[in-house]
Amino acid sequence: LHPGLKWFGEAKFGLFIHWGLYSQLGGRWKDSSYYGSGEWIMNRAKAPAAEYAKVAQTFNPTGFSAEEWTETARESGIKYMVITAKHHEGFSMFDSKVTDFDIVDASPYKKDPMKALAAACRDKGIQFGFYYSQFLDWHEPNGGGNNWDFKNKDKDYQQYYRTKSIPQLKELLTNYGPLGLVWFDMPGGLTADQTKQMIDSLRLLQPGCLFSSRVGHDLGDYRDFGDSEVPPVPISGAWESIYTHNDSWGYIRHDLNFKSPTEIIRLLGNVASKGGNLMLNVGPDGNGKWPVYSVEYLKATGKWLKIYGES
Ligand code: JFZ
Repeated sequence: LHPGLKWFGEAKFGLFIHWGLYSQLGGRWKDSSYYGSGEWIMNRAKAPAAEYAKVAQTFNPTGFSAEEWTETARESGIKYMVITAKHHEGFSMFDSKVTDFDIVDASPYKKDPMKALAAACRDKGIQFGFYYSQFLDWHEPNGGGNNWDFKNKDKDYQQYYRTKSIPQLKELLTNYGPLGLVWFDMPGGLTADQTKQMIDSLRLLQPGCLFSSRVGHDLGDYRDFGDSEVPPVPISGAWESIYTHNDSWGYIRHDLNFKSPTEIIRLLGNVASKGGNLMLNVGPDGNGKWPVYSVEYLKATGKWLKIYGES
């Protein structure tokens, strides 16, 4: 049995955080507004990679506080936190030596917020993990998904894995202390053998770290259900359902459709009764602040859990 399954099996409640350049856009690109999946805005607008990259120059989340985020999470009864180190847009929210398209080198913020967050989680006994888009990368000529700037037929996916994806995963598994998990997303461009090789090389760095099922080819350590899905019957083994607090993973400033504390508690009960964890997503804005409703409703959920939840 994987050693990480012990904490994962007892966790019940996790927090997903989608945070990147798309948070700065908040669902608007040029003259258009977008609703739902704010983190896909570059793709939906077919924004040229070079132009989209300029958003970094205005990204300065001085309102970010690792202490505040983790304190809210703790009060909310959250046991693990998973944040986007790099989403499909290709921007690294951590200090990376592999590229200059990262928060330290390309933004006026110039600091690595993941360092502070990893440390604050550790202080509060919250398991910390990274989401990493290992295949889709719309910034890179050889990354998956951007066929509007870089034709798919010309791509060398292996080159992208070799020079960005795998080296960055190694950075994440080396520079942030013990991770609870790595949340891979949307596999592609690798055979089963190549995936296995990649995973084996990463496992050496942190044998205790769990890998999510979307690493591909059935090589993950636990099962993720599709977005916003709870199985109808109890399921054995380690698994997780993922939901977002409103209608988007990444921040959309005109989306106020937040689930109430009652809805969150029902969802938690439904998932827990079937043996899984609920990982609920919040989308902080470009200043590093959570939507006020997310803070309020999550804390209310925590109050209820304190009184009625077990442990
Ligand atoms: C992926 C991302 O594309 C999306 O932006 C977000 O990060 C989400 C959490 O994950 O989207 C998916 C991936 C897989 C499924 C659904 C949405 N699926 O298997 O049902």
